[in-house]
Amino acid sequence: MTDIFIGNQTYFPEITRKIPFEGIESDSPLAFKFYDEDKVIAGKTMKEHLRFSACYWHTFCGKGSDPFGPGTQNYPWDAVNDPMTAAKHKLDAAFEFFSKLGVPYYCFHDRDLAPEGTSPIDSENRLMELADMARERQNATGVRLLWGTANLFSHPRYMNGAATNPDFNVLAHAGSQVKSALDATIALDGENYVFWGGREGYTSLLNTRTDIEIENMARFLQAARDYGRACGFTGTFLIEPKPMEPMKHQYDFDAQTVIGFLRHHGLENDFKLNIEANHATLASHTFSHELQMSVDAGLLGSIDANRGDPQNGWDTDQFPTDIYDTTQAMMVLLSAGGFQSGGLNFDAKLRRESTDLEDMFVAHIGGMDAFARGLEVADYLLNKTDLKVRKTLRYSSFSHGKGADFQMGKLSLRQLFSHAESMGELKQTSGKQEYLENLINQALVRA
Ligand code: XLS
Ligand code: NI
Ligand code: NI
Repeated sequence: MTDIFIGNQTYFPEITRKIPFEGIESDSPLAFKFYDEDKVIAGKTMKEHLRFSACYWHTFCGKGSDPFGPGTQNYPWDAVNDPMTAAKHKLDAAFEFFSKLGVPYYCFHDRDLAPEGTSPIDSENRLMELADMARERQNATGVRLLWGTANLFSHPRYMNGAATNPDFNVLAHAGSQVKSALDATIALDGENYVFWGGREGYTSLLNTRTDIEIENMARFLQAARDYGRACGFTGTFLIEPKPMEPMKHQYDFDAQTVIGFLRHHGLENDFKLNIEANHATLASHTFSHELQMSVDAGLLGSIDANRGDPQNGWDTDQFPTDIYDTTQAMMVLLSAGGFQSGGLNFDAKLRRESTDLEDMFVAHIGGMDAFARGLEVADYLLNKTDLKVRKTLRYSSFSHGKGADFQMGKLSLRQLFSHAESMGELKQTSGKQEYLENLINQALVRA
């Protein structure tokens, strides 16, 4: 790699070239089978449609610990004692990984990039030192920042919440962190800035004033918006809904909850949603449901791509592999005209038992292939089958006559009564769900 890298060291020596596209006949675990970045689908390349991003936290910081045992990953970039030096090695490893994998974007939390200092200003200086180095590596590799965010959930001071903490002093601390993280995001030309309210919720109503906490959260977001805009941030602010974990009740439960909150507090022009597949599962929704709710509100911003485990209730953050699921997600996205500033960020981690460095590549390749294939199948379904037409026809009674009048707010309940009275018993109309499900299976093979 280029000599801006600090140690002249390669962290992934076994990966000697950028991961190539080899197609479905290839048996190489280190080649794409479906993701051909220059292939054009519906007028755009796969690279432009999918806007893949690798996340810094799971990929370079997570070591595989769980509540029953420590980490199992021994990363070469952690093999130095001084945390700032380790952070610089990690940065080099990260950019080597992004370039060799061929993802155009990455995402980070402030604390992923640089360790916390002894005070807000010390932490900010450390973060900006790493951001300067990241800037050089962005310029050298062409990899860009999809979004930055602040980790407002790991430090023990945030155990009762950050923007929703009952103690104003903790809220102020969170504000200082968001200010610095926004500065870093702006310095790196980040296209979005994310808020995931990890501890913005509560465990017991016996000690909680939810009214105060939710109002404070709105004021906090308004202050962040105002600061970002005043500093020239033109990107999108994103809220990432999640119903629970770590808190029992989280305020950003799901897409519809967040949409209502944003509109109620006048934040809908600056904020959109970052939808994570596994969080949808935790909210008892499908991934595509959460995407569709966001699209309907004009507020779909970005996606955290992963999957959960249908047999348990945790945020397992596995890599997405289910093409049936990615197809349905891509249908929603394509129908909405695709991403604007968002992208597909792999908020996903290796299993604790997957300990070869190569596994990081294999996992991302699988996720990228799953979405690339989903894109092809979704495009086929939307353009080469009658699925779209059937959906339109299903609602055709609203496109003319009394149905259209109703939609324009011109019919009273009495008029609905007279209309019903004039009609006699109605003919049944099949929903055709099984026919449509069969179309998906056919497309999975044909597209
Ligand atoms: C955790 C969230 C987190 C956000 C960024 O469940 O998914 O990783 O994406 O803070
Ligand atoms: Ni996420
Ligand atoms: Ni998550």
